[in-house]
Amino acid sequence: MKITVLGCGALGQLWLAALIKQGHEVQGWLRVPQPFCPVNLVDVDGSTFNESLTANDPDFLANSDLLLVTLKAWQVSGAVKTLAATLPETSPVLLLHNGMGTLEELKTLRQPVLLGVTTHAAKRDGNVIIHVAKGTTHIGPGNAAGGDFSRLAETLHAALPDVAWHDNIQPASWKKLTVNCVINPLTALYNCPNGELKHHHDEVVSICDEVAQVMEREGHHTSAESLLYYVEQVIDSTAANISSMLQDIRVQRHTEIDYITGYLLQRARAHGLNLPVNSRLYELIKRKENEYERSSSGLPGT
Ligand code: KPL
Repeated sequence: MKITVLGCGALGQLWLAALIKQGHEVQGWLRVPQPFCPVNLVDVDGSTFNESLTANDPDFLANSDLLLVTLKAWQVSGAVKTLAATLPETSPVLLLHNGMGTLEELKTLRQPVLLGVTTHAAKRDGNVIIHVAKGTTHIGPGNAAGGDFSRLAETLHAALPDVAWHDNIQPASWKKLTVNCVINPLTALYNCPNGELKHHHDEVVSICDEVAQVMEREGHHTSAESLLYYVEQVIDSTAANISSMLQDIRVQRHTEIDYITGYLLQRARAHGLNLPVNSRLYELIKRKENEYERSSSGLPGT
């Protein structure tokens, strides 16, 4: 296949290396255009991949069979809308990011949109990307447009296993949203690795409880207990991780809070639900983010 990977951060480079090794033709697409995209990866088994790949070639994009998007949630809709003018109408756009809500922002897109959630862990260490832990990528249809893409899961599985196709991706997306609603804001506030959240059990329970209320109103069969069980497993298995939100806060980057807790609160409002614990967390993270964004824009603080 001919594949353009939009976003060449840790996850983007992981996919670029995996796809090229599997014999696919790939290019990277950087938001700040560059002719080449360096891919420097150390895989879980210690093997390395170092290559400079084609980047930002519009002719390649015009012939791509897939646009794989690994940007942060808040970067997605603007960048995808720009590239969609060149991408063939029948080529799917696969979104792989934390949080939800980008599908609504892309509802006028001509191309079929697929949603994905992944548990692969990769992190940047200087100029090198380290594939920290293998995981599973769940993908499924995001909008109604165009055909059956279940075969795509097999192609992607051959490159970077495991990949599973779901005719209904919503339950997997909500489970991941729950994990991110708990781990990301709490670790950002307590400035701690994921594993430390074992000491904030009551807050973890309350967040799961509120997410379960929204999921039930959205028509998903779930319970606060099953969400809590899953979240606690992720806290354990990623105990040493620094969550992406804490990383963003530490380097004063815009966070994905609007697409994580913000999305949850938006759905809660639509159902007339009040979520005090998540609302407070949302406000606290926005306050932190505003502090540094205001000072970098030169605006006076409040
Ligand atoms: O997705 C993550 C993130 O950090 O964004 C988790 C699963 C919480 C792992 O750190």
